[in-house]
Amino acid sequence: MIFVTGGAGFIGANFVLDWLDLQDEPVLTLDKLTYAGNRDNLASLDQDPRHTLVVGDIGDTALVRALLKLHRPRAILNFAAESHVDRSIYGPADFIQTNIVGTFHLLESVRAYWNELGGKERENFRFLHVSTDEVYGSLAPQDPAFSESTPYAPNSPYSASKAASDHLVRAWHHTYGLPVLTTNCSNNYGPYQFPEKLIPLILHQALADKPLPVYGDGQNVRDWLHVSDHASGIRRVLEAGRVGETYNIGGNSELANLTVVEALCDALDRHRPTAQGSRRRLIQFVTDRPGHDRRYAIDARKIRKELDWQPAHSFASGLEQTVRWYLDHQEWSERVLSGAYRSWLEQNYAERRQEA
Ligand code: NAD
Ligand code: TDX
Repeated sequence: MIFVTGGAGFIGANFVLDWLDLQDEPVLTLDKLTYAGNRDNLASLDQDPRHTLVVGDIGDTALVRALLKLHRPRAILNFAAESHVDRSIYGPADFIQTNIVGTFHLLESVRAYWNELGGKERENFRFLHVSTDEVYGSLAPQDPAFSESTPYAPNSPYSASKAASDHLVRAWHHTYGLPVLTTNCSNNYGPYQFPEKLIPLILHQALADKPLPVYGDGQNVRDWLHVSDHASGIRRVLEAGRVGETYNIGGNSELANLTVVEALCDALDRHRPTAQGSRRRLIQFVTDRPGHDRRYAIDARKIRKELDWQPAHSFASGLEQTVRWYLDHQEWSERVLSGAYRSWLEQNYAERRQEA
């Protein structure tokens, strides 16, 4: 059995669904079901005896220790986090609590469990920590992409909290010998992504014929990777990664935000043409994100060479699949957009539009 934290969120859910599509090894999911975690994402596993969902916090030591004792997983994969940069700017407290304090408690629970294992169980055990390229900071246009030896230089409360968690994971390996692996991945897109992140937000807005907010000049660059390619990278690292190592995972797909938003408009126009013409007319430049990192790019040579991993999707094919998924699952977006979320979104963009 593997133990997945944050498995009801975007990447965690895709990982769990792919895992159980490919093999029968059971999965125990622990998720706090914050606004970003949705039972809906794992609803197809409701009757599946290979999957168990427990609602709880990674920082709840009593719960996590009891689960570990009962289920005896061979690996823990830590996806649980507060993950949205804009939210971290307006309210960093939850990010410090879950990403730093929560990871600390999780590491301590896992260390106690691992210390009690013996023989092969102890030798084969892994703690895989899922992290981000944002810990490396921001690149200028001519800079080389982030490699595993790029110094950490986080710029947002979110990335600082993720950087702190990466350091804790590293220290638990060097100090206590915990067999850890860390992955640092670029921007993901795909099914079940909460519509606060760029791609699902733009799709949601455009389908409602509402303004499409592009921060600043729209020339900030992100390196996009389809979520199922991230999941396959994580599986490879879990299977064959060297203990104590970090692996960058990226799609070699650098694009300016404006280019992504235009591609989304064009894809929707093809699938759902409107009488008003191109959806590009909805693009609205709004006040920039404070401290907005200019460019991210991942050098994924290490995972490619060492673990023979590469993405299966091009950005074009991945985006097409993603657009179709959101078109076929509009009721999913409506359901996850609760009243509380809707007011955050409206307030955020009302303020930005006023300032712009
Ligand atoms: P998400 O916000 O969609 O999901 C996070 C999940 O964690 C949710 O289900 C939430 O309920 C759960 N959670 C939050 N706090 C918790 C707690 N204290 N205890 C238990 N569960 C808790 O995030 P995501 O986009 O799926 O990201 C997953 C991981 O991957 C995060 O660690 C993130 O930093 C990392 N990451 C994300 C991206 C990206 O592009 N989205 C890229 C690289 C790395
Ligand atoms: O409305 C928007 N308009 C806009 O121009 C939003 C929501 C975003 N943007 C810009 C900001 C970024 O340059 O688009 C880019 C992507 O924004 P997000 O989707 O918020 O992602 P980002 O800030 O790049 O962080 C994401 O990738 C790395 C994830 O949210 C992180 O969890 C992950 O670690």
